[in-house]
Amino acid sequence: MQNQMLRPILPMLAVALSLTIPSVAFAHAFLRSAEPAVGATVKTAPQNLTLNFTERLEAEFCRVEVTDAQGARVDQGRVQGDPSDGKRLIVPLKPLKPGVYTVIWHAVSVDTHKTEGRFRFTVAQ
Ligand SMILES: [Cu+2]
Repeated sequence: MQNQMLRPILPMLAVALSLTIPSVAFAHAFLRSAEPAVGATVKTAPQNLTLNFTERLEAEFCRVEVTDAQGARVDQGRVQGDPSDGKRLIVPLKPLKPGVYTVIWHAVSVDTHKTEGRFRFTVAQ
């Protein structure tokens, strides 16, 4: 008797489980905002690049490259996690001249999923 009562519940459980899987898979770290902002033109050369993500990160496994228009690296030192915000990376920069800069980021979220992306910002004359 108990088995017969359980039977209708099992398909419902399967549906419920399948619905939860996409939400887990989507818990990747995507770029929420940046400073300088994606595509922005700034008047003052920033000393750091700040990247804000949608999920908490394993900062020691994240990599960020910042290059000038000639392809030379302008990031310096290690990418730093923000102790007060697990979703934030801070990238120290060399002194930037006016020009277009490309940021390529590789993020690893706390669920070990990897994401990556790139964008540009400009330091005005
Ligand atoms: Cu994920």
